[in-house]
Amino acid sequence: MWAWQKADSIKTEIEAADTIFIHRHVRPDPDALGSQLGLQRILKSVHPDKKIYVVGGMVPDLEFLGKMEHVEEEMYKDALVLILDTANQERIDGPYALKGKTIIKIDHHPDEDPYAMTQIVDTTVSSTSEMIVELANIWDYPIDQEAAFLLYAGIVGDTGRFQFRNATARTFEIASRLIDKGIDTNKLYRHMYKTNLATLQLQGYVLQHVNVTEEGVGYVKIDKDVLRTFHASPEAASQLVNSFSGLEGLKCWVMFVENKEEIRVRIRSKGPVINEVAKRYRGGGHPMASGATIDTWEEMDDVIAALNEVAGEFTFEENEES
Ligand SMILES: [Mn+2]
Repeated sequence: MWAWQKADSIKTEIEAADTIFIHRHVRPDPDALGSQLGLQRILKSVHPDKKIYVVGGMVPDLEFLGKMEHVEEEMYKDALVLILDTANQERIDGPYALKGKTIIKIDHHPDEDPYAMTQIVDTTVSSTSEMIVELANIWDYPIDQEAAFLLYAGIVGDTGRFQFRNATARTFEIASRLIDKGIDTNKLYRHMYKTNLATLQLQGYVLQHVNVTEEGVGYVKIDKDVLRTFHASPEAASQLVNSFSGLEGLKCWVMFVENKEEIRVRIRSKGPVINEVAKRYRGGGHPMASGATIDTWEEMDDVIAALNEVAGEFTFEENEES
């Protein structure tokens, strides 16, 4: 079944609705916010008469992308709800998202929870922001400079500045067209890749405390004491997961960050498939980038052992190294 076959019926739903809510996942990243705010901008310019709201919590570092709106449950009656970049119900930000009359999911994560009535899920696309550009093209809705800035931010975020293997030829084509709108990439990178002193010093700690197993699994443990020492939030710490990815011999790596009563686990890989491991520990995600949650530090050893197993079975192709 062609993943995009619902594109036209989604356009019909949009054109029929008076009120549209756009949601995305909790603890938003640039792709979640870029696709959400970018789509709002596109829809508002084509349909200035419709009420179009963006909903969810904000993270201070990404406030430069835009603002969320306050909504009430009654407003969802008869409304169309578009949920972006969110694989499963539990990850949807905003309590009333599923109260709408019509629920539509647009996402590039593996479809573990088909919670919507209509959906486009395509795991071959780099980001939900890239999907929004494709949809705007299909719908023949123009993308102005502001929308282009937001969608470009999402693509940059999810491709790690076009480094990850999800950045396809199509991704570059789309990025090129967004750049062509005259967006201020200097401004974007200045905001997206700024670091405060506390985070920089925490990064120093992370780099000093990387452990690597014989199988090529890197790991760092960040407990509450470390967070307190560096005045860092668990979110800020989790974002440092890629700070040691360049380490020679590394196949996959993981960061354990204590948060309230649980320990968040962020796993990344250059080859071994790690989302099956994440699934065993209350998590999931992409084959090369996943998250999970454990309750005790004893479980940390189990996660590392499981990653050792997948890393041990994996070898890099010779020609991939050259
Ligand atoms: Mn995404």
